[in-house]
Amino acid sequence: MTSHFDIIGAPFNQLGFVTSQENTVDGLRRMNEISSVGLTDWIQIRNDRWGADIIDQGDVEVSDEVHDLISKGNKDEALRIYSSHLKEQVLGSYMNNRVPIIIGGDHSIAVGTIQAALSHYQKNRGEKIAIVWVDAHADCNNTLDSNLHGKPLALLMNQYAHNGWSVPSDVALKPQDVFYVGLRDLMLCEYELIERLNITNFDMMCIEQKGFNTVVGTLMERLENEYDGIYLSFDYDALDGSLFRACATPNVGGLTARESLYLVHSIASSDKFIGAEFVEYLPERDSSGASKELMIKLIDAVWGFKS
Ligand SMILES: [Mn+2]
Repeated sequence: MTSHFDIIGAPFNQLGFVTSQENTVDGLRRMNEISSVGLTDWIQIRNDRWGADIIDQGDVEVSDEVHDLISKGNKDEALRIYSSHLKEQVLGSYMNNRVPIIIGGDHSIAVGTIQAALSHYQKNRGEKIAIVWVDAHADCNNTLDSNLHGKPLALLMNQYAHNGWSVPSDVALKPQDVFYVGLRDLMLCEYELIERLNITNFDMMCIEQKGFNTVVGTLMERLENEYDGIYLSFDYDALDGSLFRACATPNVGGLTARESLYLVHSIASSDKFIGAEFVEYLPERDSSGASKELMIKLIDAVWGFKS
């Protein structure tokens, strides 16, 4: 198992009606009055005391060109360009045999990160890569009026033909390689797309019926048996919104802190783990600090507690 990690910040925030002006990644990095530890301090502790090799590579900044496109309302093009910058940075980690952990930003950054993973492993090496998408929402809205963070999976799977969007087939995400965990709030078009494409969906109803441990066991068995690599895409709003409200779209009835830590730890402990992203956390909505502590703990579950 590799233990070399890159932290990559992706502060691209176009959350529908909520557009953060703050650097969301720096909110996690910094120690402040609501939290006794920041991600930067915690990385230092893991490196110094546990012999970990974690490097904070800084942020992939939103360029003036991208800002300009957003202000002109050309958001699809803005995302296309930002994603190409982010993809290059993530590919750099893969070239150096390091495991990228990307911190958003909104969930649309997955267009860049997952394209990098598919380019490096699926296209160049012919490997089979699974994407575990942990979220309250399906993020595959394929209608023209969808928000950027509501459609990254539609974009990645070539299910969004508007504005000339298409992905070359060798780096396209195959619907059968997507594994949803925690869904509970779908649009009708998303429900129909999941049915039509037959995407594996461990939604909250399934989790309640079968129990979380059984679902994680089933998920991990399939991933270990059928795939060469596993990438985790974790949206903060997968957590129960009645407790964890530090995002644009809190949604009640979701995962507990313990369940989410167990899930992240289970996936990251696999020898097939190739990277993760943690998205949609909004520091300015985190008045208690509990959300920040959990976010840092979730990220730490990737490199910590190794058996
Ligand atoms: Mn999402």
